[in-house]
Formats: sequence, structure tokens, C-alpha cells
Amino acid sequence: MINEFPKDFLWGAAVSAYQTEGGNTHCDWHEWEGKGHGKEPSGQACRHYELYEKDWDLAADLKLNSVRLSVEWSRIEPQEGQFDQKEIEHYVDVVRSLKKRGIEPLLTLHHFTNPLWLSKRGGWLHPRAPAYFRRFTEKIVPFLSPYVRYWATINEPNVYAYCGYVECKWPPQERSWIKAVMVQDNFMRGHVEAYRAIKKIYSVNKLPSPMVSLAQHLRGFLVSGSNPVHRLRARFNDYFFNFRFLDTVTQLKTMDYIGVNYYTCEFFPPLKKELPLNNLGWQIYPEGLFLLLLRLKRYKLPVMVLENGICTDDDKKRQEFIREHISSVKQAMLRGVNVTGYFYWSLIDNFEWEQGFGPRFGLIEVDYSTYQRRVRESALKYSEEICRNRPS
Ligand code: IFM
Repeated sequence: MINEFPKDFLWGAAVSAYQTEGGNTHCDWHEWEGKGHGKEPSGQACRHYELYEKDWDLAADLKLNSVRLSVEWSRIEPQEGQFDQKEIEHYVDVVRSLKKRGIEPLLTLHHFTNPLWLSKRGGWLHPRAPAYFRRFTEKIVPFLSPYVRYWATINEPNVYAYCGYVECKWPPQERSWIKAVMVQDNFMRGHVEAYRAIKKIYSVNKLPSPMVSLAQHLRGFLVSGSNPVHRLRARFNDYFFNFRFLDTVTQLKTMDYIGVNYYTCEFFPPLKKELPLNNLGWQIYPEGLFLLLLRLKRYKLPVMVLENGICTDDDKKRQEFIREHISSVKQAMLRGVNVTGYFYWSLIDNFEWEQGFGPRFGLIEVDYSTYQRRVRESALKYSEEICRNRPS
């Protein structure tokens, strides 16, 4: 019998800097919250900036062998071209403390927030945004490269563009399809520049070649009838939201693996039978992950699920969610998809952007009045699943 999950499979959970650290005052999201937008301000978030050692202890107890995290650009470069060495050292400590626990860090360089100086210039619409991003990458990677092998340059460029420039619910709240496309194209350039910069730094320093990718949000757009208009809509969304970005960056040979974030599916027309929902009203459909993973085979690259999770107050639902999605991963592997990692979103409850602290995604509950952590039953079940699937 084949063991579907190889020994070096990354079993992890993810977090991002702005959603957990607290006290990030030099970025566009902080300014936006200050103007009264969103349900509540992120404030101290989970105080992960100070409590990260504790969070890594909990991750180690759960037998995770990897954690995906991000650095906050606006801490490191609060003013254009001025880098704060103390903050760089902070992140070196953060990744070293993962390594000390035998946990492989997977580091994201951009997870939705921009330094204020960049957003004042138009953010990712600025023609020089990719070059600014490369300069930031070139500054910090030499410090982190001794400890980090896995990178994701940008998190969900499609969601960023959609929420900020189409749905108009995130900063900068502009409504323009043209700008949404321009932003995504600049993210593509930013990714390519950062990818090449990272590879060069490792090669100049004679370090083993790192695995560099980005985290693309893939949403299943599925047709549930035979109406050609529905088919067309599904195809249109599937290409522009899911695959246009991936096709370009893979053609440019700037992906060492495909990083995928998967949460939900949309059916055209909506299904009559009701699917279970998470607390934000997103349909839960584990088979959607299986179907999307199969379609990634064509890139002939390893695939990692960099985010997959549920916000719910019913922890039993979380247990089921994890079990069913891991089973989808397993099925895809049996059908020949080379999946090399799975990261649950999220390690700890955190700040869910414009929705505030209400939606609870965490394997670990955070009490926002005391900042105490409590390990949920679903975390223990996930840990058991990891141990069961890990060849001894
Ligand atoms: O919390 C977010 C994360 O920042 C990016 N991916 C989706 C998650 C849940 O909405």
C-alpha cells in the first residue's frame, strides 16, 4: 500500500503579521481603521509580536512541522528607504525560535498591508511598486535566508485586488475593474522581481536553492446545470480570478511550487440543496479542493495548500472540515497531484480584516481580554491526524 503522505510532507498552520501581532501603526490598514472603517480596529490584535514564543510552543505541542507566517513590511521600512534593523532582528528571532523547536518556517513577504508611504503614492498602482518590493526583499532576505527555505512572495493578489478595487470594502476602496487588473499585473511584476532576487541571494551566498512561490486564493467556480450563460460566467471567473495570474508566473518560470489558499466554491446557478456554511456565509465544499488540485497538475510543479480553514463557533464543525479537506488532498495525491504540504488557517484566532475579531478561525482560541490561549479540541484532532499520516 502506498503511503500517501511522504515523510517530509509539511503539516502546518498559518498566521499573518498584521492579523496577529498588534501595534502595527505604519501601514495603510492602520490608517483606514483610524478613520472608523471596519467593524473594529486591530489594536493589539493577539499580541503575537511579544507572545510568539508561546504560540510556537503550542504549535510544537501539536506536532506541526511547519508554520506559515509573514513579515510586516511597514515595521521594517516605516519610511521610504529607511530600514529598521531592530525590526529585522525581531523577525530573525521569530524564525530562529521556530527552527529551535524543529518547525520549518514558510515566510510570506506581503500579506495585504502596505507601508503608508507606499499607499500615499497609490500603493500597487504605482509603477515603481514592484521595484520598491524588490528593494525590501533584497534588504531582508540576506538576514533570514540562513533559517528560511520556503517562501511565498505575495498573499492572494487576486483577493487584494478584488476587495480593494472591485468590491470596494478594503483600502483604498476604489471601484475600478481597470485598476484591479493593473494592481494584479503589478503584483505579478513584484512577484517576478522578488522571486529572482531571492534566488540570487541564495546562490551568491552558496545556500541550497530555496522553494519560492506565492499564495494564490483559488475559488471553485462550478456549473450546476446546462445553461451556456452559466458556463460562460464560471469560465470567466475561473480564468480571471483563479488562473490568469498562475499561468503568467509559471510561464515565466518563477514558481518552484504552487501555493494555494482554498476556502469555498460558487455554483452557477446556485445549488438548490443547501451546503453547510461557515460563520461568514461561505459554502463549505471539500470536493472543490480536490477538483482544483487536479487542475494544477498541468503546471508539473509541487503544490502546497498554504491556507484552508473555517471560522465557526462550533468546534465539531472545524474537526469535520479539517478531516474532509485532508481527505480531498489525499484523493488528489492518489490521482497524481504532487502535494507537499497542508497548512490550516489559522494557528490562532485573529483579526479578520474588515470583519474584526468576530470570526474564529483558530486551532487555538484567543481570549482578547487576557490574551490567554486555549487549545481547541479540533487542534488535538488535527494533531492526531498528522501523527496518523506521518510515516514512522
Ligand atoms: O484571514 C484571511 C487571510 O488573511 C487570507 N486568506 C483568507 C483568510 C480568511 O478570510
